[in-house]
Amino acid sequence: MKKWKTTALIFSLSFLTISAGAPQKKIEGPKFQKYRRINFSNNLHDSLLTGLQNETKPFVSGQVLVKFRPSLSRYWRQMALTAYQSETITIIPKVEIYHLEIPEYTSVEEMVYLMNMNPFIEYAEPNYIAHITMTPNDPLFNMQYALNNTGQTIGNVPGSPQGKENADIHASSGWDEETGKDSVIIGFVDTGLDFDHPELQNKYVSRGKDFVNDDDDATDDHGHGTHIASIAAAETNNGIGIAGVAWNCKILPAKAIDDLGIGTYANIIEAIRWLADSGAHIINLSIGGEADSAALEDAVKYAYTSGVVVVAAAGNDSSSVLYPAAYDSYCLAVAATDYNDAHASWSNTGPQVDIAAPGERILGCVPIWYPAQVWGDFDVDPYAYGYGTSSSAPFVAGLAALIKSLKPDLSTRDIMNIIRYSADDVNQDLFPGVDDYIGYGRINLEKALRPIRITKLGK
Ligand SMILES: [Ca+2]
Ligand SMILES: [Ca+2]
Ligand SMILES: [Ca+2]
Ligand SMILES: [Ca+2]
Repeated sequence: MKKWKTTALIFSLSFLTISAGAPQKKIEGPKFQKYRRINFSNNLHDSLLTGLQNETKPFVSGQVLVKFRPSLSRYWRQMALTAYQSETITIIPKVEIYHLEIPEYTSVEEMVYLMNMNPFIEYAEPNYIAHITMTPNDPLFNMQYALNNTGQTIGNVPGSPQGKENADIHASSGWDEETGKDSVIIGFVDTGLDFDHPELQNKYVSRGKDFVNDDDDATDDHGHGTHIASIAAAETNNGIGIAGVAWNCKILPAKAIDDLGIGTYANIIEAIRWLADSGAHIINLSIGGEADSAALEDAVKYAYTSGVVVVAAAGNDSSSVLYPAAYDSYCLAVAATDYNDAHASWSNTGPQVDIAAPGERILGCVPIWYPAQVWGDFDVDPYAYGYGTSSSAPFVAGLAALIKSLKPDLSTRDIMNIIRYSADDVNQDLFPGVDDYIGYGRINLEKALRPIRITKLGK
């Protein structure tokens, strides 16, 4: 039995020297014809390695990580490595993983493939490169201080204000944990959606429902709804435009607000009910009214008890929290912070405020037909800045969708509490703890999605 193992091992190794075009040092030993018949050297790269050649999974060239089967002695492991003409950089203790340097004349892809053919190797894989944070390739990402604030200038015209480093929702580090599942749906009660926008055209579940015009096409004739939906879930890492919070989650629009930005409670109630019954896991309400309404509260309660996380804007007129945001038992009321993590002066206050998210100069999509924005010499059409707790709420809706993606079995209440308790109390100098301005604080994706963080200790 031992002889079989060793000969088989050496044979599968000898093959490498042939296919890789190494100096022809023939290794003797193999007697097993079933191995001999396999011809790996032809079209290997073309046919077999595409899975590895993925630019989203970079790895160190010239290195591989290998784990041998425990039954193989150290002596035979060393023999194998010699045959593969690979040198051990280190053996990682306890896990017994060999970190290897491979010969120059072969590729990581080829070596990994060949080593994985060897029955005495449990696995071989590239030495992949990890990142501290996920930075999407969307070119306007550097203008989205709310996602990643580096202290950049917020805007591209003279006199634009300056941001403050880390006054953001810590999106990049949160995305390390979760970028969203396409099975998770965010519903929007708003003015509709531009279904033709390049950042949204692949993101909607259906054309939704229009309760203003009473049809099955929630096309946006105002612009607000498109902007709001894009903050939560614009197509991300697609090389154009902006990044959304929930990269891969889906959008379902319910139009309850007309082309002038006005909607009746009846239409809003119908829209909430329809979204809850149509598979939405999250409902974003970047809308509000001054009137308390038992019917509106019932609609929000219906969504909540149906298992939907409801997120609503607190309002923008320096007064008390609007409805439906004020329905404390059933939804998260969202206040606005700015690019310095300060409470926006116009953002409504009250004990119902749960959390805050940036709401000043928030870049988002606008419908293609929307009048082009004047941005100095920088063309960002069809994108524009938005202001208000309307813009804050979809950051929270996006976070709720990421939590739902990561842990689909959590209750609505649990998701709401994770969002609350993971927030940063960014005004603790003035108002320590929960307060009427920003509630628990400005949301933090990293803490919400990675509740237990293991920090590597120094020596
Ligand atoms: Ca319509
Ligand atoms: Ca994009
Ligand atoms: Ca509340
Ligand atoms: Ca506080």
